[in-house]
Amino acid sequence: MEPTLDTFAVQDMSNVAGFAAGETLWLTLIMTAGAVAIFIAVMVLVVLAWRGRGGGRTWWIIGGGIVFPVVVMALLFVLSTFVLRSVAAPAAPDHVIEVTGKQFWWNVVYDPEGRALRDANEVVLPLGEPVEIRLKSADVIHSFWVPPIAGKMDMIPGRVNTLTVTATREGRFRGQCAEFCGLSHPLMAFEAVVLPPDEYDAFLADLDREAHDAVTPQERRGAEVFQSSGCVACHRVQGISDARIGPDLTRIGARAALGAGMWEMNTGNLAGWIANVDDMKPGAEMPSYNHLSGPDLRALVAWLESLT
Ligand code: HEC
Ligand SMILES: [Cu+2]
Repeated sequence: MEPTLDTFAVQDMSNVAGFAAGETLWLTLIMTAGAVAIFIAVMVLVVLAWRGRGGGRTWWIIGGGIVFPVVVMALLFVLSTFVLRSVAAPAAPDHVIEVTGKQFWWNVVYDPEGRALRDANEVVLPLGEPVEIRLKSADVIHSFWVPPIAGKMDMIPGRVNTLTVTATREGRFRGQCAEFCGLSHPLMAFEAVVLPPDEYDAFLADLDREAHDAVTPQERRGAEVFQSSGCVACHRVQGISDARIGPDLTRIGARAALGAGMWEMNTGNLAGWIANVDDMKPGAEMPSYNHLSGPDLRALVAWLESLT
């Protein structure tokens, strides 16, 4: 089976949606233009030299070999220092989000020192407001990277690295683990979702409550299967279970992706995930439940989909 998630397969750093990404792109373009101009100039000089023209060699050596590089390097140094400063300045962030990398998914906690609202595999950001992202790892080194929004930053066991980002455009952007962390490293992605500030606040308020109640008889049966099949040993669903080994499932039905940015969230993929996780994501640290009966599996999936 091939991953089907192409709705946000684009992970393009020129599709700028963040302050740091914009500054970096601008610097990259200037440097590239400069490199191209210098390359062309050098080639022209080579041709002139071959043809035996050019005269005044000392001038060329002093001008082209010393003065020109010193001026260019100094300019680039000043430019990049300004860009680095503006990108790094932790402009008193309005929000804090803690993201912990685990093989092969992302644990997300909003306002870790206050309300500590838990979620997973999706990072929601308020438009135009600086957010301090505290990056941690639970096992090996990972790297947090949303190319349209900001540069990458490593997640190192036993350390907290901070990355301050300001999203400048609404939308959904793909993030990816950017440090080899095991065989399923390329399958460790996520979505960054940029919302207007009022919708962001509403999103947080919504996270701050128990999972939706099961309504239909099928959903109620699904909730029972979830508790009797051992899912509760690894997964948290607010109001039902508090395990932290796997991703929080309190709003699993509202996520666009399944399996850390790997699959489109739909009934078939969700059922396939539970019954055959080994096929859906090799290396996932979750057992396959291929022994569940058809009706139990359908009920479980219906209940998970109702958790929005
Ligand atoms: C031994 C611990 C463990 C058990 C038991 C377990 N899971 Fe998981 N589950 C995980 C881990 C770890 C992941 C993340 C895998 C990854 O993406 O690398 C996961 C991922 C998932 C996901 C995808 C989450 C997302 O954000 O995309 C779903 C849905 C899920 N599990 C449902 C279940 C259900 C339903 C059961 C019970 C039938 C169950 N799990 C039992 C550990 C477990
Ligand atoms: Cu990783």
